[in-house]
Amino acid sequence: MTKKNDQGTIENPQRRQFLGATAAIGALGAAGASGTGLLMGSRPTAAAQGSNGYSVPLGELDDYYGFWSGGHSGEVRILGVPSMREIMRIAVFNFDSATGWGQTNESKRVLGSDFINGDTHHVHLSYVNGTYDGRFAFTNDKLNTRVARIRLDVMKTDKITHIPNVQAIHGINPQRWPRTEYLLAAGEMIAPLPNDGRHMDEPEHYWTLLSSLDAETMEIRWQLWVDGNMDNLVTDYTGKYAGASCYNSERGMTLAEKMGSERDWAVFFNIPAIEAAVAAGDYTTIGDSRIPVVDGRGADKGGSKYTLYVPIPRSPHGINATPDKKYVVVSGKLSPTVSVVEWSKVDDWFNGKISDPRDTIVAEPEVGLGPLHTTFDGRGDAYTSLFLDSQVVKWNIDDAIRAYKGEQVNYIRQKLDVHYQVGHIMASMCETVEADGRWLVSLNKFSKDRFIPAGPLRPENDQLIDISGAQMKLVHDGPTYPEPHDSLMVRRDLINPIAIWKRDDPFFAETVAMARADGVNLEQDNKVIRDGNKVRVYMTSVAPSFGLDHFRVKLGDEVTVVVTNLDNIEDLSHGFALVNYGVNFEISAHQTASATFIADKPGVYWYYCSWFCHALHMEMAGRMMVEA
Ligand code: CUK
Ligand code: CUA
Repeated sequence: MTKKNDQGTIENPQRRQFLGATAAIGALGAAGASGTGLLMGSRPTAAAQGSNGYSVPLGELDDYYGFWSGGHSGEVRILGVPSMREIMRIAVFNFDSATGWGQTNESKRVLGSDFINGDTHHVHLSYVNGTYDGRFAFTNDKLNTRVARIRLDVMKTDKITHIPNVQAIHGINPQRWPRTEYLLAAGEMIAPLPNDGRHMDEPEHYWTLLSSLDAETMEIRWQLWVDGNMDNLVTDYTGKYAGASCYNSERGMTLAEKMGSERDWAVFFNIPAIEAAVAAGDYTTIGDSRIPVVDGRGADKGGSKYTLYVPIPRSPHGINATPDKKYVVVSGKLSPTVSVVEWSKVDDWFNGKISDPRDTIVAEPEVGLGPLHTTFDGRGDAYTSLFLDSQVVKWNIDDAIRAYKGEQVNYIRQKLDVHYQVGHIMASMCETVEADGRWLVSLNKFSKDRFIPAGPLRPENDQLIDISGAQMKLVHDGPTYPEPHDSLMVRRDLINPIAIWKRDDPFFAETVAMARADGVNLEQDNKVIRDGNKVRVYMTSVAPSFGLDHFRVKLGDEVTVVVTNLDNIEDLSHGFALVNYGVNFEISAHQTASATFIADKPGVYWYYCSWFCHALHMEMAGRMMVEA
């Protein structure tokens, strides 16, 4: 229901200016392409404001890959920006009925067997020299305390690591400079350490830890014991420092206890010092875990060799590094301020050149109510989401620094209404040195009246904002299924996925090795191998047929069906779906995939192709015969 003007931008889709939702729909429906001036309360759009052109013409491609976390769906999604079209869903921690993630042997090797759900909040990509290298995406699982890695060449999850000794991994951030060798992961909720039932009623035993993983192996290298909890996490552009926000410096157990202090903190980590301690054996271990744990507590003294605790008002949430590599912005949440910390002053503190942790702060602008996250356009302006005000505020970093020094300057540039209650915001390429200031996405927690109602559960509203001009312009409403917390917009040229699987891909190498041990050549053989009560059924798929039109097993056999797609054509996926056995999985071009199940029901069961692949797709089927 939005209308574009000649400049390709949307004219004033801000529903707040209408008297009521019904009137708004009526007015929009009646307005012609140039008739938006008739709308109640709308203003003409200045042609100079924003020049991006919001629509992507039919048949043309988006400029950016958007990587959206899927929240408690447990997945990661790919959207095209600026069209905001959802292009793909990548199953990560969740069971996915379409692709068989969580059912195939190949995915179970990644997923393990503990959980079929998760809660992804943050997606970050691997770096080289402060921008993306196109290799990996990483995401967290707050629900089951894990981190995952996604291969960007095939857009599949390839590693999942459970983090011991902590609960609820929330913030994650990869090393940005010179390249991603480590991934940091923040444990959010404090819990008894060790958590063996002994200290449940003794809050003084509750702690959390920062974890560092090797980005190549996804194994944990060390953990760091900190005061308070940790919320969001950021790395700097030297590879030396990182920081986390803390909303519970009180280490409280109840809401009232957690909100006791006027200030909490941002804690900064000296990575080389921590790694030197690990190398020197200056650490402990916890319970059965053999991971080195370095003690980074000491908030009462401002920090330690490894940590710096900078007091920040109040229960801060987002923590984001500026693309000019100089600053990190901590958003105050319960305080109307954001605090700007200069990385070089963090370095000064660790080197003893300054002693008061607050001296690392160079600005503390007042931006509005409920500041949650801050993002950047690469031109010196910052944008902070205001949850309570339901606004995005644009402010200037240099002017905020001058104001902090006492100059009379107005650092606020603009406040834009969003709909409604915004959490994360992200500008295109903003988490890199190549921030380009074209688009900003506002991930709003409530959509309220923006979409046709679909029951008590409403979608969220991801709004696209053009930030290329002097003024922010809202151009698109995008409903999303709960709950994208965070997103990244990555220039298209930096991501280069393949179209057809390579036959030697490690993703199914174990299955290929199993076939080889059975004397089976997956590229041509269709064979049933019996090994006691284990039966391995190898077949090919070429549209419109499977290599086997039937196979026989015995009741009680453990059956492994291995399908290899020999079709050479891009975009030609098959599926193997076995009726009344709950088996279904994807086999894309040149992929091998397998699933194992017990043949526990006698009789004939049809298997069919579940991906519409050919005019004779319906005929692409066969029978499993289970002898009683
Ligand atoms: S968090 Cu959800 S709005 Cu988990 Cu990064 Cu801030
Ligand atoms: Cu193969 Cu449908």
